[in-house]
Amino acid sequence: MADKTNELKLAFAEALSKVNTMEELENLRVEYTGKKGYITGLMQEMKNLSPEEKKVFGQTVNVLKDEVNEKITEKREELKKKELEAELARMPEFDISMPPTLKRGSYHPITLVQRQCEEVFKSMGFAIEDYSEIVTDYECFEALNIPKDHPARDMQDTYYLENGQLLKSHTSAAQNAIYKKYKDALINEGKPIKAIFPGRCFRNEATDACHENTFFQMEGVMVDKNISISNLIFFMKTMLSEVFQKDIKVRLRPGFFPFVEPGFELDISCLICGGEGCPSCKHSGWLELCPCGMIHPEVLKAGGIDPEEYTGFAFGLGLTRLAMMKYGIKDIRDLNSGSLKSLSQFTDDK
Ligand code: FA5
Repeated sequence: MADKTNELKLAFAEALSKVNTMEELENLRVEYTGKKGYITGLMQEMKNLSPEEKKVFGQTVNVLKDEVNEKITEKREELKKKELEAELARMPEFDISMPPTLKRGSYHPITLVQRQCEEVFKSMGFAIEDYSEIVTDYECFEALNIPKDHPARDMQDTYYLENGQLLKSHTSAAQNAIYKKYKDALINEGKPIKAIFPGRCFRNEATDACHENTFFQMEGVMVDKNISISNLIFFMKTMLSEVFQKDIKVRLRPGFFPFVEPGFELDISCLICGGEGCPSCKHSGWLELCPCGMIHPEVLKAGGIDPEEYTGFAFGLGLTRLAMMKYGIKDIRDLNSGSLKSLSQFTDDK
């Protein structure tokens, strides 16, 4: 029996020396120490021995078992180390000259203010929609009650593409698609349409401290039975007090937009100069922030909604100007400057 133990020990050592992978090692472990393994087999053979022989042989087999387990553990560590070394060899070299405290990235102030607005409207049951930057003439104008050659088209100097499409000059361009998307749920299930859709807009404009040729707006619409101007004012006020976390002076004055009737201009007292007048507000003390109004019956009709039965409001919040006011940025052009030094200071470093 002692010879058998020795033979097994030698055979194990030889087999172990040929193991190169974790899988091979596991197979070897099962072959020797598993339930049907050689060592367990030796134990079973003990039943034919005398009690004295059993004692001696039992101890020898236990020593062998311990040795085998120990060697397997050592081999496992060795293989793990080799795997790690191979993995490191495959990785690109580290640049050890890199500073250990690289600054983390930050969100653009417009992204921050957009997310705040989205949270506020989400909490009031509004869906958040995304819409393309290239739209059709129908979406941007005709569906909004602005037919071809209508003078209202001059209010926005639009970039046209060669194929007749255009760069969205306002987020209102998504209104028609939103009405069409949600109208069935409104008509058949009585679910009001409540959606906001932030987006980048483009206009061929001379730039100054409060005008950019590329800026962000956030459109919002609500359509249901019996929606009135009071609903519109409630949502506007809630949004502004949540975003600014303080009382903000606003004024509502009549405004003309062919897609609303009546229409309003909602201005905010300039937070850069405290209403005294400065270049950021064109020295008026007020900044045009969020035109709005009751959706024109023709616009509802174009969206497949019966204006006799449903009414709604729409607003077009100037997100870029909101970011200026919220973060005290005096010149709108800084927001498109790409200057990390100035734009990275607004992300909370949590
Ligand atoms: C519109 O674009 C309408 N579509 C808004 C609207 C929607 C009215 C729904 C009624 C109902 P306006 O051109 O005024 O309106 O632009 C809306 C807001 O976008 C402005 O108050 C301003 O805050 C912002 N804005 C407009 N042009 C610029 C610009 N060149 N640079 C920065 N912000 C701008």
